[in-house]
Amino acid sequence: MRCRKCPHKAVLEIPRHHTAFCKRCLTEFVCGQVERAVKHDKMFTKADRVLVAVSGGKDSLTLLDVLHTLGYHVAALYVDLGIGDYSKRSKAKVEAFTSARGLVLHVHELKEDEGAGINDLANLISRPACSACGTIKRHHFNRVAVEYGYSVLATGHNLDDEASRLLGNVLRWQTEYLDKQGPVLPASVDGFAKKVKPLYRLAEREIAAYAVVNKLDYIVEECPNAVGAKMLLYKDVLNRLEAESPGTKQAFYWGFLAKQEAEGGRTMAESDQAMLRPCVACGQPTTAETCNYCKMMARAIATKAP
Ligand code: Q46
Ligand code: ZN
Repeated sequence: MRCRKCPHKAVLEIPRHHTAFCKRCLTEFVCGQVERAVKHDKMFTKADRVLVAVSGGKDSLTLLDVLHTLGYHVAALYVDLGIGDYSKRSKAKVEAFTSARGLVLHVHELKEDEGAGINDLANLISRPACSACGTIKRHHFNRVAVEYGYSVLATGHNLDDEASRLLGNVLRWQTEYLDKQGPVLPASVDGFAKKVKPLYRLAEREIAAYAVVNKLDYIVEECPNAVGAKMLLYKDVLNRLEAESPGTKQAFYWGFLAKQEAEGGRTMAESDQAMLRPCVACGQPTTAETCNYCKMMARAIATKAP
């Protein structure tokens, strides 16, 4: 199979675009899709300082690599969840990656600052690890971005992540979450960083191929807590649909975004926005008196107390 743009051998076929690319053209394609998302969705400019949340996996390290290559002003944030060897290995990948590129790396250690790793914390408050993890990561992503003066926080969510999350929300008619499913969540109030997902135009396999051909040293294994997650089932279902009918994933998620834009680009229910106020404990914006993170930590401390 030949590359559709040059005479070289193709390394990846992309049926949804009726094309195939060699190593160099694949890299150009991935960088082009990221640049297009950043510009079309007005995510940020070269004047912004962008904080990229990294896990050590292929998506977040690809995002950091591409934005750095394109000349954006990026730094990284790693939240160490304290999951045994997995966290040690992923942190080492992130440290090596950022130091090889001379990038600033912020690290938040759960064991040091929250007093326990994610699994112990989740047990203490009887919540599934991933739900506690989501609350903790959202809190620290926003906190570090605001504290260190980054105008934007970027995450490595790709087309597969967003389409499977949309499928999950639609299957349960959780319409209250749809407002937050766009690739840009503006900084609606003070103390709230703008959040963006510049990889939303790229499928997971395209990002994996970029990471391999560009020899990015990422952690291949998934977080052990991801095993059995519903999102993996939704991803699998969408992949089967995609294999039968290329373009389904893109049509599903991009179609949703187009409809949302046609309705005036809703990003957060106005009623929610009007109710945001600083949390009495940590000062981060919340719709209640105390934010979910502080409620969770208070419960963990109360449970641990003799
Ligand atoms: S990191 Fe956290 Fe994921 Fe691990 S504990 Fe669950 S939510 S699976 S993105
Ligand atoms: Zn709080």
